[in-house]
Amino acid sequence: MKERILEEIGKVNDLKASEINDVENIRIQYLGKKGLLNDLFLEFKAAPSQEKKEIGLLLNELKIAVQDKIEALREAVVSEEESGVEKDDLTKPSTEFTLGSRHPLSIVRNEIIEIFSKVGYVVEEGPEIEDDWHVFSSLNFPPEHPARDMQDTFFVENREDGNNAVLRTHTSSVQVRVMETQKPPIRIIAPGRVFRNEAISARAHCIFHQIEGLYIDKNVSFADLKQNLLYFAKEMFGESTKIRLRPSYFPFTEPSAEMDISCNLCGGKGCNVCKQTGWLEIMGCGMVDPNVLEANGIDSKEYSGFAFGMGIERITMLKYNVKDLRLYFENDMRFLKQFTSVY
Ligand code: 2U9
Repeated sequence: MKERILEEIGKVNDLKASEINDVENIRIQYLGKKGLLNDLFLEFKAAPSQEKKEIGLLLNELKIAVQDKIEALREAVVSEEESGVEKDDLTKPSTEFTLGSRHPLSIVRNEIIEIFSKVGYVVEEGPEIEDDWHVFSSLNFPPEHPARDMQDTFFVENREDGNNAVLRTHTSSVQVRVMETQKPPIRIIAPGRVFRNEAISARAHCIFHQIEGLYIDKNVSFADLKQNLLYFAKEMFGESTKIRLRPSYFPFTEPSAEMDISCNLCGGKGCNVCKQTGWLEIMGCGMVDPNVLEANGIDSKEYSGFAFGMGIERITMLKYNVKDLRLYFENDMRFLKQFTSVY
Protein backbone atom coordinates (compact mmCIF):
# COMPACT_ATOMS: atom_id res chain seq x y z
CA MET A 1 0.00 0.00 0.00
CA LYS A 2 2.87 2.34 0.85
CA GLU A 3 4.46 1.84 -2.54
CA ARG A 4 1.17 2.35 -4.35
CA ILE A 5 0.37 5.56 -2.48
CA LEU A 6 3.82 7.05 -2.98
CA GLU A 7 3.62 6.23 -6.67
CA GLU A 8 0.21 7.90 -6.91
CA ILE A 9 1.49 11.07 -5.27
CA GLY A 10 4.59 10.95 -7.47
CA LYS A 11 2.43 11.09 -10.58
CA VAL A 12 1.23 14.54 -9.54
CA ASN A 13 4.76 15.79 -10.17
CA ASP A 14 4.16 15.23 -13.87
CA LEU A 15 1.05 17.41 -13.97
CA LYS A 16 1.78 20.25 -16.35
CA ALA A 17 0.78 23.26 -14.27
CA SER A 18 0.63 21.82 -10.75
CA GLU A 19 -0.27 24.53 -8.32
CA ILE A 20 -0.14 24.82 -4.59
CA ASN A 21 -3.94 24.17 -4.43
CA ASP A 22 -3.40 20.81 -6.11
CA VAL A 23 -0.87 19.87 -3.43
CA GLU A 24 -3.34 20.84 -0.70
CA ASN A 25 -6.03 18.66 -2.27
CA ILE A 26 -3.66 15.72 -2.25
CA ARG A 27 -2.80 16.36 1.40
CA ILE A 28 -6.51 16.35 2.29
CA GLN A 29 -7.05 13.17 0.28
CA TYR A 30 -4.38 11.27 2.25
CA LEU A 31 -3.80 13.09 5.52
CA GLY A 32 -7.09 14.97 6.10
CA LYS A 33 -9.71 14.06 8.74
CA LYS A 34 -11.60 11.92 6.24
CA GLY A 35 -8.42 10.95 4.45
CA LEU A 36 -7.06 7.50 3.73
CA LEU A 37 -4.56 7.51 6.62
CA ASN A 38 -7.24 8.34 9.20
CA ASP A 39 -9.41 5.49 7.86
CA LEU A 40 -6.47 3.15 8.34
CA PHE A 41 -5.92 4.37 11.91
CA LEU A 42 -9.62 3.74 12.64
CA GLU A 43 -9.34 0.19 11.26
CA PHE A 44 -6.15 -0.20 13.31
CA LYS A 45 -8.20 0.17 16.54
CA ALA A 46 -10.04 -3.05 15.67
CA ALA A 47 -6.86 -5.02 14.97
CA PRO A 48 -6.04 -8.02 17.21
CA SER A 49 -3.86 -6.86 20.14
CA GLN A 50 -0.95 -9.24 19.33
CA GLU A 51 -0.61 -7.61 15.86
CA LYS A 52 -1.08 -4.00 17.02
CA LYS A 53 2.59 -3.31 17.64
CA GLU A 54 3.67 -4.42 14.17
CA ILE A 55 0.73 -2.73 12.35
CA GLY A 56 1.22 0.46 14.42
CA LEU A 57 4.86 0.68 13.36
CA LEU A 58 3.97 0.16 9.68
CA LEU A 59 1.17 2.74 9.85
CA ASN A 60 3.44 5.36 11.40
CA GLU A 61 6.09 4.64 8.80
CA LEU A 62 3.45 5.09 6.06
CA LYS A 63 2.23 8.38 7.56
CA ILE A 64 5.76 9.82 7.76
CA ALA A 65 6.53 8.71 4.19
CA VAL A 66 3.32 10.33 2.87
CA GLN A 67 4.01 13.55 4.83
CA ASP A 68 7.57 13.70 3.46
CA LYS A 69 6.41 13.06 -0.08
CA ILE A 70 3.72 15.76 0.05
CA GLU A 71 6.15 18.25 1.62
CA ALA A 72 8.65 17.59 -1.17
CA LEU A 73 5.91 18.18 -3.72
CA ARG A 74 4.91 21.45 -2.04
CA GLU A 75 8.51 22.69 -2.10
CA ALA A 76 8.91 21.82 -5.77
CA VAL A 77 5.73 23.68 -6.73
CA VAL A 78 6.58 26.75 -4.61
CA SER A 79 10.11 27.06 -6.02
CA GLU A 80 8.75 26.69 -9.56
CA GLU A 81 6.15 29.41 -8.98
CA GLU A 82 8.76 31.70 -7.42
CA SER A 83 11.21 31.32 -10.26
CA GLY A 84 8.36 32.06 -12.68
CA VAL A 85 9.58 29.30 -14.96
CA GLU A 86 7.35 26.44 -15.87
CA LYS A 87 9.04 23.12 -15.63
CA ASP A 88 9.43 22.19 -19.27
CA ASP A 89 9.75 18.79 -20.75
CA LEU A 90 13.24 18.99 -22.22
CA THR A 91 12.52 16.13 -24.58
CA LYS A 92 9.79 18.13 -26.38
CA PRO A 93 10.64 19.49 -29.85
CA SER A 94 11.63 23.16 -29.69
CA THR A 95 9.15 25.86 -30.67
CA GLU A 96 9.18 26.51 -34.38
CA PHE A 97 10.45 29.87 -35.59
CA THR A 98 10.34 31.12 -39.16
CA LEU A 99 13.30 32.68 -40.93
CA GLY A 100 12.63 35.73 -43.06
CA SER A 101 13.63 35.66 -46.70
CA ARG A 102 15.30 38.22 -48.89
CA HIS A 103 13.19 40.21 -51.34
CA PRO A 104 13.55 38.84 -54.90
CA LEU A 105 14.75 42.24 -56.17
CA SER A 106 17.50 42.24 -53.53
CA ILE A 107 18.49 38.68 -54.45
CA VAL A 108 18.85 39.60 -58.12
CA ARG A 109 20.59 42.92 -57.38
CA ASN A 110 23.13 41.14 -55.16
CA GLU A 111 23.70 38.48 -57.78
CA ILE A 112 24.37 41.13 -60.47
CA ILE A 113 26.74 42.98 -58.12
CA GLU A 114 28.59 39.72 -57.41
CA ILE A 115 29.00 38.98 -61.14
CA PHE A 116 30.42 42.41 -61.98
CA SER A 117 32.58 42.53 -58.82
CA LYS A 118 34.43 39.46 -60.05
CA VAL A 119 35.73 41.44 -63.05
CA GLY A 120 36.71 44.56 -61.14
CA TYR A 121 33.56 46.72 -60.97
CA VAL A 122 33.06 48.67 -57.75
CA VAL A 123 29.62 49.59 -56.34
CA GLU A 124 28.81 53.32 -56.12
CA GLU A 125 25.72 55.01 -54.71
CA GLY A 126 24.24 58.50 -54.84
CA PRO A 127 21.22 60.58 -53.76
CA GLU A 128 17.65 59.81 -54.90
CA ILE A 129 16.74 63.51 -54.88
CA GLU A 130 18.93 64.91 -57.61
CA ASP A 131 19.21 68.05 -59.73
CA ASP A 132 18.68 68.71 -63.43
CA TRP A 133 22.41 68.85 -64.14
CA HIS A 134 23.20 65.36 -62.82
CA VAL A 135 20.09 63.69 -64.26
CA PHE A 136 19.77 65.44 -67.64
CA SER A 137 22.13 68.24 -68.75
CA SER A 138 25.46 66.52 -68.04
CA LEU A 139 24.13 63.44 -69.84
CA ASN A 140 23.55 65.30 -73.11
CA PHE A 141 19.74 65.54 -72.83
CA PRO A 142 18.67 68.45 -75.07
CA PRO A 143 16.51 71.15 -73.38
CA GLU A 144 13.35 69.99 -75.17
CA HIS A 145 13.76 66.28 -74.37
CA PRO A 146 10.43 64.72 -73.22
CA ALA A 147 12.04 63.17 -70.10
CA ARG A 148 12.43 66.73 -68.76
CA ASP A 149 8.64 67.10 -68.88
CA MET A 150 6.42 67.06 -65.76
CA GLN A 151 4.62 64.14 -67.44
CA ASP A 152 7.67 61.93 -67.07
CA THR A 153 9.67 63.26 -64.13
CA PHE A 154 8.77 64.05 -60.52
CA PHE A 155 9.84 67.59 -59.71
CA VAL A 156 10.76 68.37 -56.11
CA GLU A 157 11.67 72.05 -56.40
CA ASN A 158 11.84 74.59 -59.21
CA ARG A 159 14.96 76.71 -58.93
CA GLU A 160 15.69 80.10 -60.43
CA ASP A 161 18.86 79.00 -62.18
CA GLY A 162 16.94 76.14 -63.87
CA ASN A 163 18.88 73.46 -62.00
CA ASN A 164 15.62 72.06 -60.58
CA ALA A 165 15.51 69.40 -57.89
CA VAL A 166 14.05 66.16 -59.27
CA LEU A 167 13.72 62.54 -58.24
CA ARG A 168 16.33 60.71 -60.30
CA THR A 169 14.84 58.95 -63.31
CA HIS A 170 17.91 56.73 -63.73
CA THR A 171 21.03 55.96 -61.71
CA SER A 172 23.23 57.57 -64.40
CA SER A 173 23.47 60.55 -62.04
CA VAL A 174 25.59 58.36 -59.74
CA GLN A 175 28.07 57.79 -62.56
CA VAL A 176 28.16 61.54 -63.27
CA ARG A 177 29.04 62.21 -59.62
CA VAL A 178 31.83 59.63 -59.80
CA MET A 179 33.23 61.25 -62.97
CA GLU A 180 33.24 64.59 -61.10
CA THR A 181 35.30 63.24 -58.23
CA GLN A 182 37.44 60.42 -59.65
CA LYS A 183 39.92 60.17 -62.47
CA PRO A 184 39.87 57.30 -65.01
CA PRO A 185 40.25 54.38 -64.99
CA ILE A 186 36.68 54.16 -63.72
CA ARG A 187 34.91 50.80 -63.50
CA ILE A 188 31.71 51.06 -61.48
CA ILE A 189 28.18 49.76 -61.13
CA ALA A 190 25.40 51.84 -59.63
CA PRO A 191 22.40 49.94 -58.25
CA GLY A 192 19.47 51.96 -56.94
CA ARG A 193 15.88 53.08 -56.85
CA VAL A 194 14.60 55.39 -59.59
CA PHE A 195 11.36 57.30 -60.13
CA ARG A 196 9.30 58.00 -63.21
CA ASN A 197 5.88 59.61 -63.45
CA GLU A 198 4.04 56.62 -64.90
CA ALA A 199 0.65 55.01 -64.31
CA ILE A 200 1.02 51.78 -62.32
CA SER A 201 0.23 48.57 -64.22
CA ALA A 202 1.45 44.97 -64.53
CA ARG A 203 4.31 46.19 -66.74
CA ALA A 204 5.14 49.64 -65.34
CA HIS A 205 5.59 51.26 -61.94
CA CYS A 206 6.49 54.78 -60.86
CA ILE A 207 9.23 53.40 -58.60
CA PHE A 208 11.62 50.76 -59.90
CA HIS A 209 15.24 49.67 -59.62
CA GLN A 210 18.16 49.83 -62.00
CA ILE A 211 21.73 48.75 -62.18
CA GLU A 212 23.92 50.78 -64.48
CA GLY A 213 27.57 50.25 -65.30
CA LEU A 214 30.32 52.57 -66.51
CA TYR A 215 33.81 51.72 -67.68
CA ILE A 216 36.19 54.52 -68.72
CA ASP A 217 39.85 54.09 -69.59
CA LYS A 218 42.28 54.57 -72.48
CA ASN A 219 41.41 52.47 -75.56
CA VAL A 220 38.09 51.08 -74.32
CA SER A 221 36.25 49.78 -77.40
CA PHE A 222 32.87 48.41 -78.42
CA ALA A 223 34.49 44.93 -78.41
CA ASP A 224 35.20 45.39 -74.66
CA LEU A 225 31.55 46.33 -74.13
CA LYS A 226 30.37 43.24 -75.99
CA GLN A 227 32.70 40.87 -74.14
CA ASN A 228 31.83 42.29 -70.69
CA LEU A 229 28.11 41.94 -71.38
CA LEU A 230 28.48 38.44 -72.84
CA TYR A 231 30.33 37.44 -69.66
CA PHE A 232 27.46 38.91 -67.58
CA ALA A 233 24.74 37.16 -69.62
CA LYS A 234 26.44 33.75 -69.29
CA GLU A 235 27.01 34.16 -65.53
CA MET A 236 23.45 35.35 -64.93
CA PHE A 237 21.44 33.12 -67.27
CA GLY A 238 23.70 30.12 -67.91
CA GLU A 239 26.78 29.20 -69.95
CA SER A 240 24.82 28.41 -73.13
CA THR A 241 23.27 31.92 -73.27
CA LYS A 242 23.86 33.88 -76.47
CA ILE A 243 23.60 37.67 -76.89
CA ARG A 244 22.69 39.95 -79.76
CA LEU A 245 22.99 43.73 -80.01
CA ARG A 246 20.46 45.83 -81.92
CA PRO A 247 21.10 49.49 -82.82
CA SER A 248 19.26 51.96 -80.57
CA TYR A 249 19.42 55.54 -79.36
CA PHE A 250 20.15 57.18 -75.98
CA PRO A 251 21.28 60.81 -75.53
CA PHE A 252 24.27 59.72 -73.41
CA THR A 253 25.76 56.97 -75.61
CA GLU A 254 26.90 56.87 -79.26
CA PRO A 255 26.63 54.34 -80.77
CA SER A 256 23.86 52.86 -78.63
CA ALA A 257 22.37 49.37 -78.58
CA GLU A 258 19.76 47.18 -76.94
CA MET A 259 21.02 43.81 -75.80
CA ASP A 260 18.94 40.63 -76.11
CA ILE A 261 19.74 37.22 -74.66
CA SER A 262 18.66 33.94 -76.22
CA CYS A 263 15.42 32.84 -74.55
CA ASN A 264 16.40 30.49 -71.74
CA LEU A 265 12.90 28.96 -71.63
CA CYS A 266 12.68 27.63 -75.20
CA GLY A 267 16.41 27.68 -75.98
CA GLY A 268 15.79 30.10 -78.87
CA LYS A 269 13.10 28.05 -80.64
CA GLY A 270 10.30 30.54 -79.85
CA CYS A 271 7.71 30.47 -77.05
CA ASN A 272 5.12 32.67 -75.30
CA VAL A 273 7.67 34.40 -73.06
CA CYS A 274 9.90 35.51 -75.96
CA LYS A 275 6.84 36.14 -78.16
CA GLN A 276 8.08 33.52 -80.66
CA THR A 277 11.27 35.50 -81.39
CA GLY A 278 13.73 33.34 -79.44
CA TRP A 279 15.20 36.51 -77.88
CA LEU A 280 14.58 38.53 -74.70
CA GLU A 281 15.58 42.17 -74.32
CA ILE A 282 17.48 42.69 -71.06
CA MET A 283 19.40 45.96 -71.22
CA GLY A 284 20.53 49.05 -73.08
CA CYS A 285 24.17 49.97 -73.65
CA GLY A 286 26.61 51.96 -75.73
CA MET A 287 29.85 53.89 -75.95
CA VAL A 288 29.75 56.97 -73.68
CA ASP A 289 29.05 60.00 -75.89
CA PRO A 290 32.17 62.25 -76.09
CA ASN A 291 29.90 65.19 -75.10
CA VAL A 292 29.18 63.42 -71.80
CA LEU A 293 32.89 62.80 -71.12
CA GLU A 294 33.73 66.45 -71.85
CA ALA A 295 30.78 67.79 -69.78
CA ASN A 296 32.25 65.92 -66.84
CA GLY A 297 35.85 67.01 -67.27
CA ILE A 298 37.25 63.94 -69.03
CA ASP A 299 39.32 64.44 -72.19
CA SER A 300 37.46 62.49 -74.89
CA LYS A 301 40.61 62.33 -77.05
CA GLU A 302 42.50 60.50 -74.34
CA TYR A 303 39.71 58.40 -72.86
CA SER A 304 36.74 56.40 -74.08
CA GLY A 305 34.23 54.26 -72.28
CA PHE A 306 31.12 52.17 -72.39
CA ALA A 307 27.98 52.18 -70.27
CA PHE A 308 24.99 49.94 -69.80
CA GLY A 309 21.75 49.96 -67.85
CA MET A 310 19.14 47.40 -66.90
CA GLY A 311 15.91 47.28 -64.89
CA ILE A 312 16.18 44.88 -61.94
CA GLU A 313 12.41 44.22 -62.00
CA ARG A 314 12.65 43.01 -65.59
CA ILE A 315 15.68 40.75 -64.96
CA THR A 316 13.86 39.29 -61.91
CA MET A 317 10.73 38.69 -64.02
CA LEU A 318 12.79 36.74 -66.54
CA LYS A 319 14.76 34.83 -63.92
CA TYR A 320 11.77 33.85 -61.74
CA ASN A 321 8.93 34.04 -64.27
CA VAL A 322 7.13 36.83 -62.36
CA LYS A 323 4.18 38.01 -64.44
CA ASP A 324 3.11 41.23 -62.67
CA LEU A 325 5.38 44.07 -61.50
CA ARG A 326 2.99 45.03 -58.71
CA LEU A 327 3.82 41.83 -56.81
CA TYR A 328 7.24 43.31 -55.95
CA PHE A 329 5.67 46.15 -53.98
CA GLU A 330 2.68 44.53 -52.27
CA ASN A 331 4.72 42.59 -49.69
CA ASP A 332 2.34 39.63 -49.76
CA MET A 333 4.06 36.93 -47.70
CA ARG A 334 2.77 34.19 -50.01
CA PHE A 335 4.79 35.79 -52.84
CA LEU A 336 7.86 36.78 -50.83
CA LYS A 337 8.50 33.51 -49.04
CA GLN A 338 8.99 31.61 -52.30
CA PHE A 339 12.44 33.11 -52.79
CA THR A 340 15.50 31.64 -51.12
CA SER A 341 19.02 32.33 -52.18
CA VAL A 342 22.64 32.51 -51.14
CA TYR A 343 22.72 36.14 -52.30
C1 2U9 B 1 26.99 57.93 -67.96
C2 2U9 B 1 27.07 57.67 -69.30
C3 2U9 B 1 26.24 56.73 -69.85
C4 2U9 B 1 23.79 54.24 -68.97
C5 2U9 B 1 22.91 53.48 -69.90
C6 2U9 B 1 21.13 52.46 -70.74
C7 2U9 B 1 21.97 52.43 -71.82
C8 2U9 B 1 19.77 51.93 -70.76
C9 2U9 B 1 17.74 51.54 -69.52
C10 2U9 B 1 17.55 50.07 -69.44
C11 2U9 B 1 16.16 49.80 -68.98
C12 2U9 B 1 17.15 52.09 -68.29
O1 2U9 B 1 15.87 50.62 -66.62
S1 2U9 B 1 15.80 51.09 -67.92
O2 2U9 B 1 14.63 51.79 -68.30
N1 2U9 B 1 19.10 51.96 -69.60
O3 2U9 B 1 19.27 51.48 -71.74
N2 2U9 B 1 21.68 53.08 -69.66
S2 2U9 B 1 23.43 53.12 -71.43
O4 2U9 B 1 24.57 55.11 -69.68
C13 2U9 B 1 25.35 56.03 -69.08
C14 2U9 B 1 25.28 56.29 -67.75
C15 2U9 B 1 26.10 57.23 -67.18
C16 2U9 B 1 27.87 58.97 -67.34
